[in-house]
Order: sequence, then structure tokens, then C-alpha cells
Amino acid sequence: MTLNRQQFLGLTAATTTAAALPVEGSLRGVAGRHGFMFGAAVRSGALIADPRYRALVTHECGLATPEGELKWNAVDADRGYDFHRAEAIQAMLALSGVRLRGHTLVWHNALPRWAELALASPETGRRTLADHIQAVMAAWRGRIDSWDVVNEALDPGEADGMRRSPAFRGVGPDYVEVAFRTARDAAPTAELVYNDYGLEGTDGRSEAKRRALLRLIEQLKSRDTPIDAVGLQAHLSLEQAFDQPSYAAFVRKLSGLGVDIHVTELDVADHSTEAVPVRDRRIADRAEEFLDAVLDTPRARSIMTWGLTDLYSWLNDWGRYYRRDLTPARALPFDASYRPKPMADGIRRAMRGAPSRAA
Ligand code: 9MR
Repeated sequence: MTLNRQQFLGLTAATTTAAALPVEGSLRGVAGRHGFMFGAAVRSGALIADPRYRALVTHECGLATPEGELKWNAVDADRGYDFHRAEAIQAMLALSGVRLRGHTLVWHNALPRWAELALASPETGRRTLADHIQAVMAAWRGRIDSWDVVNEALDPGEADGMRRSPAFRGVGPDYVEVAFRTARDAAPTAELVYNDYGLEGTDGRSEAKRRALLRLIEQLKSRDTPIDAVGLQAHLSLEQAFDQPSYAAFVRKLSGLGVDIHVTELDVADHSTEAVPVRDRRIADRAEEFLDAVLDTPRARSIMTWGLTDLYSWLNDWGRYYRRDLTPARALPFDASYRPKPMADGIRRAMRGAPSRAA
């Protein structure tokens, strides 16, 4: 990306005040000392407009995922690639040593209408899928070394566990494999990740989804599909029961199939009407209990939260996820005034307590 003079000066001014090296107790610092990476989903608009947010991100994060800026509808809305918003994120974070993860190449959401139609057609599906993966990965080669190649392909309501997405319909049931093979060719050294949600509960749907995920990864591996890791999104909720031993067993089974594990979108929703300190404590406990289960396996490599401060959380943007009392969600490690919450301590404790792994 070429910056004009004004952008360059703005950036230099902003980054001289930001921490270039991880600070001792910061989440990225603790992660680094225990062989993990820590990061969060970030928003380009907020990074530009809100210097305190930018300082918090560079202080706490070694990794960042553009929350929407690399999705299909953001980069190729009208048949012509435009990466300006993602490149702005890169420019604002690179000088602080924050690495980017790419999210996401193939997903049934955030599709421009033309791509939805082209993917869903047997005549154009394969070509459209491959062209998109190649174009985006080539544009970011050397700048992004880990990609969510396929996102949310599973639907536990289907007998075969596969969501009837546009790509499933147009390319066929093997579209996940096609996507990973194309991705490996496009960027041979990039880490290729399958990412999904809804895996944590004790209900039948969560159980079915865990089984479907194990089946999918097993199938991909048995066909030598180039997949390196699984991203567990981890949109947790206090309303949902969590069984730590059985979840830990699931993660062990998953990693036993030969994939690394990333926590990619951690946050904790709640509808509790208890006092804020009580809610914050319970949210922190849930996050820690969840992370303890995941980090127990040595193949768990990174933790990312879906946002960093409660000020910028998707849970406050989407009507169907609003809290029932319409007060803002407190799902993230920092509050809306950028102060650390018990959840930040919980994440640190989980990383410190994890079985040791090579840094
Ligand atoms: O947080 C994201 C929100 O701002 C977007 O409007 C939405 C659609 O692109 O996606 C949200 O992020 C989702 C992520 O991409 C995939 N897993 C679920 C996340 C929350 O819905």
C-alpha cells in the first residue's frame, strides 16, 4: 500500500506513542512468554478515529483479524478488488509488530449478490471459488500468513452435517476440499484454517456439531487435504451450559487428527440482571474455564477475542443479540472505557496455567 504524505505522518505520530515491544503484563506479553499468541478482531474505522483504541490494540495484541474488512463483500463487492480498508489496518498495526490473520475466504455470509449467484451455480461455482481464493491470497502473500479458508461449513441439522451454502450447491459437497487445495497452491507457506462456531454447549445441537466437525476434519485428512488448523470461534454465553471435561476431550480428539487449534473469536454473552461486578466475574470464570479446556492440548496455539473493548462488540450491533434489558454487552476483556476487566485476568491465568509448550 502506498501511503500519501499526510497518511504517513499521521501514522508515524500515532505509532511513536504506541508500545513497539510487548509490555510485561499485557496479554500479548504473557502469551509470548508462554508460547502462545494473543490477539483480537479489530475495526479499521475505530482504529482511525479512536487513538485510545489503537493504543489498546497495539499494547495488548500480537495478532489482529480484520473483523469485516477481508470478507468477500468488503474486498470484491462489485467485481474489482479493493483492499484499502484492510490495508489501512495493516498500516496502522504493522509498526507495532502486530501480525494479521485473514478472515475469511469462503463463507455463506457477507457475500455480494453476484458472488452468491455465481457460487451457487454448477457452471460457475468452481471457477468463482478458485478465482476468489487465488486473488485474495496472492494480494496478501507475505503479509498474512494464516487464513480462515472456510468458515462455518457445518449445519448439525443436516443428515451429513454440511450446510447447504451457495458453494455447497454450486461446487458440490467437496467444496471445502477444493477450497483448501486452491489455498495451498495460492500461498504454499500460509497456515490454512477451518473455522466454526456453536461447538461448546451440552445440548444435542452442539454435540451433533462437534461430531460433524470431527468427521469433516477426519475426511479432509484422509484425503490428504492441506489443512493445518481448526479455529474454535467460541462465542460463549452464560445462558448455555458448559461441560469442561467433555469439551477438553473433544479438543484432544480434534488435535489428535493432526491439526493445530486456535481460539479465534472468543467472547461471552449474558442476559444476567445481576450487578455488573457479579456479571464480570461470571463472564471471566466462563472464559477461563473454556480456555483451560482448550489450552490443555499442546497443539493449541493462539487466543483471539472478537473485539477487545466492550465499546466495539458485534453483540451491541446485531438486534437479535442485544441483551434483553438493552444494556450493552460486557463480553470482552476491556470495558467501554478501555479498563481491564476480570476477563483479562482470566485469559492471563489460563495462559500461565497451561501445560508448557515451546515458545
Ligand atoms: O462481528 C462481525 C459483524 O460486525 C459483521 O456484521 C458480521 C457479518 O459480516 O460478522 C461478524 O463476525 C462474525 C464472523 O465473521 C464469523 N463468526 C461470527 C462472527 C459474529 O457474528
